[in-house]
Formats: sequence, structure tokens, C-alpha cells
Amino acid sequence: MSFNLPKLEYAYNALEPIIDAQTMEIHHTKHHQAYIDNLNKAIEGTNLEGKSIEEICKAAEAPALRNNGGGHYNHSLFWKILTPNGAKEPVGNVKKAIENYGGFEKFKADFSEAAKTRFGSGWAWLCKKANGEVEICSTPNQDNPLMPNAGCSGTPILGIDVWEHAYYLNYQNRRPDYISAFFEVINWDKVEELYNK
Ligand code: MN3
Repeated sequence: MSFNLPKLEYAYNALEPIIDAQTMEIHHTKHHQAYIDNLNKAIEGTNLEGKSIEEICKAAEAPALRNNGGGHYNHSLFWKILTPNGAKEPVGNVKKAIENYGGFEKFKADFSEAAKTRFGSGWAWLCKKANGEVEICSTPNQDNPLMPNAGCSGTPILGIDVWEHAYYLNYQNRRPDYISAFFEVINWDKVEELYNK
């Protein structure tokens, strides 16, 4: 059993002008595909073959597994939490959890700060903790909160890719503009579904 590139539920141009079609296509078919190819190579013939991507992340110590297992998990989540026609604000139980966190505006401010201040390449996350509370953190490279020693824990229910490959064609060095536009294309119904899992 090897991993395959998941299909997107929308067209490459569907998120324009927030995320342009060329960025989406390269990101999906080149970057994500490369993580999958390298992950399949890294697990071939090992006891990780046949494990879920979550199990692989939870046990990932070696760089090849962190970079490529993380690369596959993180991008698979990222495509799902984007949509051209989502609610502009959280819904349901995740809405309540964000209210308990301090409200939607505080969430946006803290999430943006985590994404802006991630030095170099990485991700910012909204995670659900075991007690149902949400927390915000960021990880370098393709690390994610499922991994040991990620400096971040909980189950990711929303994430933003702040690698330059995610925004450079449209935003160049203006990472803060990409981050503030990102809130326009969040699939809050999907975030709610992930929160309720
Ligand atoms: Mn990426």
C-alpha cells in the first residue's frame, strides 16, 4: 500500500484571487506529489508500510519521515480546509471553542501572528486539545503537532502553509497579505467536522 495524491474538491482557479490557479496547480501536482513520492520511498520495506499517515506522523523521528510524512499529512489537511464558498466565520462547536478561547478576533490575531512570525518555512495551526479547548501554535518545515517534539500538540483542525511556494507568485514577499486573505477561503464546515471527530 502506498500513498496517492488526493483529488481537490474544487478547481485550481476556484480560490482566485486569494490563491491563484498556477500556485494551486504547482503546489498540488509538484510539491505535494513530491512529498508523497519520497514518503513512499522512505516507508517501502519498513514496518511503516500500511500504517495511516497519522500513525506515521505520531512516530516520526527521522527527517525523511518528518519532512515527507508531514508534507503529505499537512497538505492533505490544507486542501480540505480551503473552499471558494465557505462561511466567513466559524460555526457550531468550533465556534463555541473559539469563543472560549477569547473570540474570533483574538483567534484571527493570534493565528496571524503565529503564521507571520514563523521564521523561514513552516505552518501555523489551530489544534483541538483532548479537553475540547483549542490552541494556536506553529511548527517549522513540514513538522506538525502530531509529531513528537514538535513544540506543539493537539490535533490539527486548521492549518496555513507559510512556505513561500504557497504564496510567492501572487504575494511575493508579502506574507502578511497572504495570511489576511487566507481567512476569506477557510472551509469552516470542514473545520467543524474535524473538531467533532
Ligand atoms: Mn506547501
